[in-house]
Amino acid sequence: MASRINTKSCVRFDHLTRNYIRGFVMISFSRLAAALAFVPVMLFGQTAYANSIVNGDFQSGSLAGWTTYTTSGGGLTGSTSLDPLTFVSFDVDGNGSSSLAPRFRVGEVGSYTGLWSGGGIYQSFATGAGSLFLSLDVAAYLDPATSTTSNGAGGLFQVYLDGVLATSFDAGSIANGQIKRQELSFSEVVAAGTHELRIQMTRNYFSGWLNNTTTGSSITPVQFVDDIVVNAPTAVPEPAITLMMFSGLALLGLVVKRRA
Ligand SMILES: [Ca+2]
Repeated sequence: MASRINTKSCVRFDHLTRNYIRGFVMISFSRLAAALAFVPVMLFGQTAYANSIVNGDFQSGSLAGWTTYTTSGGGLTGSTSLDPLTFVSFDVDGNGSSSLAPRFRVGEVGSYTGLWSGGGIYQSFATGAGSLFLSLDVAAYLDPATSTTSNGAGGLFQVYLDGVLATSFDAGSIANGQIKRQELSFSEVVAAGTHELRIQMTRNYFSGWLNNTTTGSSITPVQFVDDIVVNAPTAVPEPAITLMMFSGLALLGLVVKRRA
């Protein structure tokens, strides 16, 4: 008798235990599936950033990656024989150490209209959606080796993102031997895609004749740019794909939970 009761109890206990274990496994699995559903969020919710600019430090000693342009009536150099666009070691940011940077000599060429003229460089780059941060160093210098007098204007530096003025620095009047430096930066929320960074430098005839033809007669300052960095979000998976992964895993979790 006691043996039969014990057998029934054992069978009943065994049945309950099996159900309990199965239920526990199912619930655990549904919890695991629910947890996995957050994996895409963890993977793609964190935006990755990288410098999107090629040859922004000009250590290549060239304008590789950049395209030059001139404004109407403007130039990037003076007389090409005296003032070629060249790369020199210069302390653009004023931290005490010099590195290669392009040396421009911008201004109005020939027309003498008084319009601020010159040119600049631009580069296109691709980003993901999000906030980008740009920084660069600029400097204007009136070299006593090529100048005997102070000058009206060191140059106006203007930074454009997708054709819209983002930040600028007007060096103002510059004395012989003087260096005027500025670090420029800005941040902007951008859509995923291709964007254009443009750095323009201008002066006018009345702040110094650009087209000097005799050594020593130049009274025009030179302009430097260096350490151009665009820290931008890298391209990320399409939101639709992320949403599909999220939905699929969430659905899996729901199905498992209902079975349990
Ligand atoms: Ca450099």
